[in-house]
Amino acid sequence: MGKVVIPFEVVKIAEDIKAMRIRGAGRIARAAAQALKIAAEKYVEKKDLTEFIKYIDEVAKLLLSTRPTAVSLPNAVMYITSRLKRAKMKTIDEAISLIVKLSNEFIEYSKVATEKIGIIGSRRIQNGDVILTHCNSSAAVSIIINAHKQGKKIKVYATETRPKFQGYITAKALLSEGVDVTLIPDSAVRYIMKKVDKVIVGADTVAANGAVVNKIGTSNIALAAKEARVRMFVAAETYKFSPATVIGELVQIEERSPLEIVSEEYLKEHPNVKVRNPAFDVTPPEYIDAIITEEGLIPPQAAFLVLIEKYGWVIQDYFMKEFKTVKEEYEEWY
Ligand code: RUB
Repeated sequence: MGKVVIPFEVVKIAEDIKAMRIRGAGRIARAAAQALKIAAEKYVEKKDLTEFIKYIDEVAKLLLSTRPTAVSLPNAVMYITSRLKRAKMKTIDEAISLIVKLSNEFIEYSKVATEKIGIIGSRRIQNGDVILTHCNSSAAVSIIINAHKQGKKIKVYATETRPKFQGYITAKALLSEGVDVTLIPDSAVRYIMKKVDKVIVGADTVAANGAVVNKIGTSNIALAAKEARVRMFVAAETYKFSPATVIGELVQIEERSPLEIVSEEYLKEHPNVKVRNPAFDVTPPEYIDAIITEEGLIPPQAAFLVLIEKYGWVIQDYFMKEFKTVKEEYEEWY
């Protein structure tokens, strides 16, 4: 195979995901589906189908290398590439049309799922509720806005979410709908929790045991909520459930640049200082009251059942090739 040339627009999407100009698990997944579609449409060689499949594999690899934690990304890529491989296409044109169709299908599914979560989740919000949310989750924001539109009087505490301040995005989105929002520093969560009725956060990955991986600080919030007997809800579309965790794979927690925490000057002045910047953490299932999916509300302990229903075929493939790790599987696929 000659050198694979990936279109500029696709490389740009990958760079935007990496630099967090496109961020949030749902948006990342839709951007990846969109990138595969652009890659297919921009393929010019049109000679050899095997070469085309290899080209799509390279695009998939590039997308998967951007951020490691949100499983929505590999799930979106797999939604397209695995069906493409199983479809046994005869011509490149057929393969391109299939990718375009699957990409549109995934993007539409994702948007509708977030809307459904908004409706289902809003039923859990009562008039007068004080809600605390962390980071910026479109699924969590959708719930809050739906409840507000139903005329429920609610008050929201949004954490700033250091170091990248996604809380500002949440506050802006809620304010534009007329929701009463108060920004608080992340460190004020336990202090404020006495005044909170419900915590609602999003998810980057839900593991088979119901543990939720979300923005760093989520597990501290869960601890404070449990202590204060405040209910903790997680809003997560089913493509945020990780099939690899069924066979015991661990979710990789992204560590980002120290420069998101301190300046270059500071590092020069203090060459021996060590800085860590983990972007996500894991909240155990015992700290979560319910996960709100587009199919309904489930206890975290039912995550395994969602995975079997939605990803049974992928999981079966893992078991069939039991001597390969899921990582090797992914690498082989992509
Ligand atoms: C975003 C984050 C969000 C989830 C869910 O982290 O942790 O809570 O991705 O978001 P980052 P959504 O800003 O580092 O991407 O509900 O929009 O998918």
